[in-house]
Parts: sequence; structure tokens; C-alpha cells
Amino acid sequence: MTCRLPSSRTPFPGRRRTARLRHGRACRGVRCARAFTLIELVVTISIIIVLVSLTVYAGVALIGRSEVRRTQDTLASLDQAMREWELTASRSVSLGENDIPSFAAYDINEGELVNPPDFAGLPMGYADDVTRKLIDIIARSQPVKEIIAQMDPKRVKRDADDYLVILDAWDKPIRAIHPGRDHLGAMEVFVAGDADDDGTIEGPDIQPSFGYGELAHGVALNRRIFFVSAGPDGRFGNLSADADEPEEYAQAGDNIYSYKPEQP
Ligand SMILES: [Ca+2]
Ligand SMILES: [Ca+2]
Repeated sequence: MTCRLPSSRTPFPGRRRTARLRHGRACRGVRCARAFTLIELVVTISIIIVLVSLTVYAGVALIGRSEVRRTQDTLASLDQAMREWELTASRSVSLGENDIPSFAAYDINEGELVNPPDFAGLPMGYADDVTRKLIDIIARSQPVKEIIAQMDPKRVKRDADDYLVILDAWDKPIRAIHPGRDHLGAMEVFVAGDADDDGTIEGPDIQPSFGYGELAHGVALNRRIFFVSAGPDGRFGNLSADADEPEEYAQAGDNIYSYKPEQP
């Protein structure tokens, strides 16, 4: 296509030039060049923004999936470590109370559990103390030592009290939830409530104000300890939260488990 340069013979040179530019064509010298209109520029930039957003979203989703997978691997290692210890010892790690004579023999004394110092920015409670004592007990056995040695070193830390702490992929401590000791039957219904299906109390929640064991994280099945990560949101939440605390309940929604416990 040929274009004519505006000349002094053109009656209204400015108007003619404007008309050409409006159609996206500008002439320079003897050659005509196609220029972008404003609409074309906006459309092009919008497409670029959409493509970049999609790429970033896909990247974030991939990273999120890989963190979930790494956390699942860590939970599986802990579950395997627990089973190895139980096979070697021919029993489970027991949780008892020093003021109940029939449960004088136990590995973890619930009466001595404390709220350990804050770690990794999370408020800690009984469940964290149970976890670090449990890992301390099982990590003394050779098969468990070997399993921990094979875990990603970034997932294994020591806390301020020199206890081993196992972290999820978001660097938050994983919790072990103990099924609790045997329920003593009718004599303690008023103290410990009804027995769980596996004949245990809801542990370690005998003092709910310190608690956050099975009541908050889920009820263990068949007396098996389970491990739980707070998930991507870094909060364990509370599965027994009242209806007026929907956020606490929702925070448990993305938690990741070594096996899925029952709803409390
Ligand atoms: Ca229980
Ligand atoms: Ca969570």
C-alpha cells in the first residue's frame, strides 16, 4: 500500500494526519510503518499479564504439592519408626499418671508434662511435650536411629531443651497424638468422660486447659499413635471447637496425618 506524505497543497494537513494515525498507520519518509493502536497495546499487555499470572500460579501450586508430599514422607517415616519400636519392644509406648496406682508403669508420665517453651513460633502444649518425650524414647533404639538418619536433615532439629524435634516441610513441629491410657470404666466417667472405641481415654486431654491431644487433633484408632502436621497454614486448629469458633475448626482442614483419625 502506498501512502502519501502530507504536502503544502493539502488543505487541512493536520486533520488528514490524525485520520491516518487513528487507523494505526503512520508514514515516515517514503515508507509506511504499521504502529500499535492503544487497544492493541492494552490487549497485548493483558495477555502477557494473564500468561505471567498463570505461570506464577502453576509454580506456586507445584511448590505446595511438593511440600505436602515431603511432609507425607516425613509422617510415613515417623509411623515406620513407631512400628519398628513396637516390634522390638513388643508393646506400645505407654502414657500414664503417677497418681493412679494401676498405671504406675508407663513411659511418659502425664503428670509431669509441661508446656515447653515456644518453638518455631507455635504455642506449645501437652501434645508437643508428649511428642518430644515419645521421640526421645523411641530414638534410643537402633532401628529408629537408622530411620531418623535417613530422613531429610532439614526436617530434624533439636529444641532449646536438646530434645529431637521433627519438622514438616513448612518448618513447623509435627505432633504425635497418643491414644491415651486404658479407660477405667464407670468409676471415672465423670472425670475422663466416656471411653473411646478402642477402650482408651481421650489422651492427653485429661486437663483440657493444657490439652490439645485427641480432642483437638482427632481420636486415635486401635490404640495406634498418629502423627500430624499443621499443614500449609501452620495452625493445628481444634476439631472440637465450638460453633462460635469456626476459624479454629477450619484451621484443622489442611492438616496432614500419618493416618486419618476419627472426628472427636
Ligand atoms: Ca483415646
Ligand atoms: Ca492447619
